Amino acid sequence: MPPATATARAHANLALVKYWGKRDAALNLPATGSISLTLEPLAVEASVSFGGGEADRILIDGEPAEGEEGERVRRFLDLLRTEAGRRERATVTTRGALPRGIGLASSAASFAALALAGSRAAGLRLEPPALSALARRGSGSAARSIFGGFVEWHRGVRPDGLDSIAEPLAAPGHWDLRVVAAVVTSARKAVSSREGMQRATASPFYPAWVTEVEADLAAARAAIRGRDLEALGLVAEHSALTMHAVGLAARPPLLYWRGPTVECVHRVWALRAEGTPAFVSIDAGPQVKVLCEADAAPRVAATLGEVPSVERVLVCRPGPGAELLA
Ligand code: 2P0
Repeated sequence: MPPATATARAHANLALVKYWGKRDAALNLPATGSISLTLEPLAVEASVSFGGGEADRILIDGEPAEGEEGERVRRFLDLLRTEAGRRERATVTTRGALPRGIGLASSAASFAALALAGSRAAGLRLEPPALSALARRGSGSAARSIFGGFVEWHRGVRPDGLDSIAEPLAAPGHWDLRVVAAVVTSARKAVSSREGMQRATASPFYPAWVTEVEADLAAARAAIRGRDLEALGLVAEHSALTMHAVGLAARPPLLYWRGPTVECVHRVWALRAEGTPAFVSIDAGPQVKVLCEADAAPRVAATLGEVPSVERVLVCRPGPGAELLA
């Protein structure tokens, strides 16, 4: 008998070359490839068990899941049931070390952990590429969190998305970088990344974004291979700022930044002007993430911590891929 219960842990990731827009919304197929770094300690643990009960029970951080958040997990369970040929309802619990819905990639960690735990609990034994494709169906960026360290998620060309999977570029130990994250506000964002991407795709600047990404991907791959922080940082900063520029030009406009977001960016640029290599990235939220060498992390953290209204500063390091715990 296949196990009916499984527990897995996966980590969030920071996109160094961003995923922003889809070629197929139903299958979560991206319009472009992307490259990320999986982050310790931003982990989510998920337990899934099939059998018993008349309806799916979903608890997220101890609370019954509501609204769209619960629906996304329910749709993912339906997908698992279809793949595994099972009909039983499931009990799902997820617990994260990070706040949700604020732009710290909690959905990437959650759906990567759910893909691993859910597939095992359903009796499927998927290899990492198939797990990545499954996690992608829950949340695009989750495809990357199946793997540790530096990861590339391929756009793929197939309409069925079977070639749109992530693969590791370099293990966590390849390069001991730090990502210092400044939490500017832990209020939930008003526009989800899913909706934000839709808006951005209709921006007049969107075609320019798509054209730029190939060169950014090539530059990021080379910089990771050569452990060239200046090259990687400049690409990552460019990718993030261009992603937000696309949103600004959309109708209605999209702006995830708050005042302290802008202040953090200027402080990081000032640090750089003083000789500390540090580069900003911003996702679908107001938080600022800064890429730097390990020995610069305390200075970067102190600088961000001084910005008025920054709530907390987290120092992250390269993290592992999704792991089965039980
Ligand atoms: C990324 N983001 O590459 C980009 C950059 C946010 C900004 O992937 O609709 O939760 O589930 O595929 O993966 C966040 O979007 O979106 C994201 P869906 P997802 O990390």
